[in-house]
Amino acid sequence: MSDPHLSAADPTISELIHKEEQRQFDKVRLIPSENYVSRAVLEASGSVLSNKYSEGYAGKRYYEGQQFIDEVENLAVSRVKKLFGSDHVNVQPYSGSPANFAVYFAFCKPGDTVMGLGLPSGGHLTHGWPVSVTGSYFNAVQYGVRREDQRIDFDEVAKLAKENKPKIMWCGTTAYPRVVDYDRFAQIARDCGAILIADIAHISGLIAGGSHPSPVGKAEVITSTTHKTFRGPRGGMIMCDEKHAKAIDKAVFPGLQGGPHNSTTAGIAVAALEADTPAFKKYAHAIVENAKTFAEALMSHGFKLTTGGTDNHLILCDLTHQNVSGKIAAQALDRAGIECNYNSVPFDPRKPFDPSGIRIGTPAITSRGFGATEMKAIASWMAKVVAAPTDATLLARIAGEVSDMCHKFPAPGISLK
Ligand code: DSN
Repeated sequence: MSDPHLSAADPTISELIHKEEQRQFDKVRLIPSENYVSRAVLEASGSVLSNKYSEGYAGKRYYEGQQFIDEVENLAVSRVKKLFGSDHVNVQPYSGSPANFAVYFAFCKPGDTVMGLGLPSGGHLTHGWPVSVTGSYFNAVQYGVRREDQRIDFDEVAKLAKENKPKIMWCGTTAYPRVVDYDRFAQIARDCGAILIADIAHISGLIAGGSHPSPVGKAEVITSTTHKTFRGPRGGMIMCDEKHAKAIDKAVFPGLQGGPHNSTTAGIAVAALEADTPAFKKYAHAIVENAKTFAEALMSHGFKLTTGGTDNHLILCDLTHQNVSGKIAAQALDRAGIECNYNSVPFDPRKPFDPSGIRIGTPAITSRGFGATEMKAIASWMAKVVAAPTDATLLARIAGEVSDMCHKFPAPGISLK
């Protein structure tokens, strides 16, 4: 049987992949949930392991032929365990949302009370926001941030927890630029009898690399994606205390999913190996250092940042007073070669599809080796774009300058020069 390479078998898809590769190389990629994975992770994730069905867990599968798959999954599990120091790890969730759904299935019945940070305050849809299944099948109580400093309002968290006695309490964020205080959450959860779940999707790489405190030993269950700061393939994982291991495993399979995506499991194993190195620790600290420099530079150009800065990989710019919506700004920035996403800010007067903020982050650009000089240059370009988002000549000129800068830095997994 003929078995041509993609470029011959499907030149259209091949060309689109090539164009996307070029785009990722030429642009400053600031979406805080994205990254560049290594060539090794790419190779593992696009391997023949995709050909295999493996419902069940290592040693207890429903299909034969698992001699090598079991080893791959055991390696992924043991590497993640070692990296985070957790009792039990499940690497089968297809991504972050399925990982979170598995947690609900493990501990809650429809109608039970759950608590999480509201989406407009920087939480995730799956932490009980009304449009998510988690907000419609459960009695979801949402806490928020304080209006004056946009930080998590622990007085409100404690009050709501006492009044509502949730079964599970989420602490975790997707648009919150500050350290999450796991000790305070753990105390509140203990006081109201809730199981504390930390969703560390955005910051798992920072935790693995030691640049953000770890929730292990404080949250009984921890969920994460594997493709953000962790720099692995698109996937999910759940860590938990031993007492919850059975419930979590049963909820993932057979509760929620069928066969695990074995190529992804291999990619997670490779990413965990890469994360267990001094180079990755340096990377995790550089992400935060870059974000702080970037935040200072943006503020020096007049940008208002929610909470007034950042402790992690993420910056949320509030454009409310800059006469431009987040969507217009993000679209203009994209034309200028700077990719970010528009995002609601706390207490946003605008609608989520055309909100007042833009969300940016440093994981991807730090993977390319950008440092303080580049952070300052990007902040300066951003100020010019946001001040004149319809100036096509300006946007084209900046896109050229951005591309020139990007070409000085290699991108992991990308062969272009
Ligand atoms: N979509 C992810 C993010 O960008 O933060 C969260 O699911």
